[in-house]
Amino acid sequence: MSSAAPLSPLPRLSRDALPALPTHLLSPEWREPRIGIVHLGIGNFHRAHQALYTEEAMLAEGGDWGICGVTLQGDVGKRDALMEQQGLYSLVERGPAAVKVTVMRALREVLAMPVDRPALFARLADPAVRIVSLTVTEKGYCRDPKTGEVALDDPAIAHDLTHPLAPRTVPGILVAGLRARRDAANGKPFTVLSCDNLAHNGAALRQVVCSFARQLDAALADWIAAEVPFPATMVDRIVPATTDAERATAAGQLGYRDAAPVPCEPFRQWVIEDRFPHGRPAWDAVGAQLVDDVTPFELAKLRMLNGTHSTLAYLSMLGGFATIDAAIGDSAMRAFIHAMMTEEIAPTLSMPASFDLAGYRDALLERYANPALKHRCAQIAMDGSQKLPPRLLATIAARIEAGQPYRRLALAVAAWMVFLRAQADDGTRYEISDPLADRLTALSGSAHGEPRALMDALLAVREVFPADLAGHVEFRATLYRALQLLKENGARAAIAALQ
Ligand code: CS2
Repeated sequence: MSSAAPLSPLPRLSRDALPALPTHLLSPEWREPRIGIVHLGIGNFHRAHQALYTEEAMLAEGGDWGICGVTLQGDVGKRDALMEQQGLYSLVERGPAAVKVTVMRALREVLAMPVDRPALFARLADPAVRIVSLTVTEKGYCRDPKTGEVALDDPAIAHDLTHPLAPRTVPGILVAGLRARRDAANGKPFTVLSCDNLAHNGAALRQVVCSFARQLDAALADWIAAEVPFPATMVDRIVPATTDAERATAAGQLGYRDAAPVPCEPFRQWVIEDRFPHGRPAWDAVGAQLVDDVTPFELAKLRMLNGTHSTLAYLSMLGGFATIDAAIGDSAMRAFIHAMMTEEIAPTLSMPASFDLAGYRDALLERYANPALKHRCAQIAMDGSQKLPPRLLATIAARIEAGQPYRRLALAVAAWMVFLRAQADDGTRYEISDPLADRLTALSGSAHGEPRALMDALLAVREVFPADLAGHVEFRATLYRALQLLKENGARAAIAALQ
């Protein structure tokens, strides 16, 4: 995020400007709330999703649910850009036919770790903070994929275990905060709310946090296990990275300069497990679904949306489509994704009787086709080693279990493998951004483009492929055929062959 982009001589967006703004959400009852939520991972997604629901919930029913957002990457520039605007920023909703700009006010404070650690610790210790929520992406959880416990071989975790008062990781920060709560006079914890695209995200985070705490203090781990709620959620909204186009749109509509606007699609959905003994904003009053069991919604979203998103991303990086709308605008690609959802993914899901999976699929295809969003395939292609297991491999495992075919899902996995050569079919080069990038690109390089060697090398990466799947004879044969197809004919022909 650049706060210095010389867009125009307009004054900077600030709370003083609010009364003069034409499009903001201010209602007469709005009063500035106290901070009641700490959010780890103050990226675009949170600012377009949970922050908006929270703002609307406060407008509907009040409550002190102002947000303290934390950047974990030490992004002082992002903190300063938002704090110069006293936490204000605009949401630029891009529909196929219209753009809507709204100024958001629920964000009250931004902290950058590790420089602002004392301020963050003060917030975490404050009983007024009743929820700590997270969007830290898959890799932020520092999980050992084999056990689901915290990854003890992760150097950042090793650091936090030896320096528990100076943590850098998410488990380290949460455990330090929870320890302070346990040791405080009234001893009440906060609710920990995962908003990432992980299967069973609440339970997954609970296991990581408890296993981290157990390394330090068994009694603390027992207290967390007994007292701290970790509700599961399914979050959905397509939120691309900010470009100068959003800065220009926001400035044009507001008459003020916003260094930190967020683009997003009009659609949004939030399904939350209703387990908040310490209170929550009235999210249910503003469209969120509070339910007993999030699992079916979470799996449908991970497999239907994120699974096809990753498929589109890898096939597009090879085949030369820069954005999701360009990819889905190709008739063979659209037919391929439609068939993948209908024939291979949907049958793995057990939805409540009232849920219309075909309608869900059609709505997704329409969202992908939104020409105004310009969601870059390269952005979705990042962190494949983390994304593949819940998005594609779990679906393949379910198909194998049911004795059903999965050729298209296998092509998606093959496309990820070939993508690691960092070169499109036409020779254009691109970067690989992944926590395992060095290892994956070295393995890809050592295979010299040979499908068998590439498959053997990458299937041995246990962080991605569980041993039973990697050794499954039929899966290997299907994946090998997909790799051969990509090598011999390229991505576009492979899509056409399997559509
Ligand atoms: C995307 C998601 O970047 C990605 O990997 O698949 O961020 C996706 O846009 C959201 O989950 C939609 O809710």
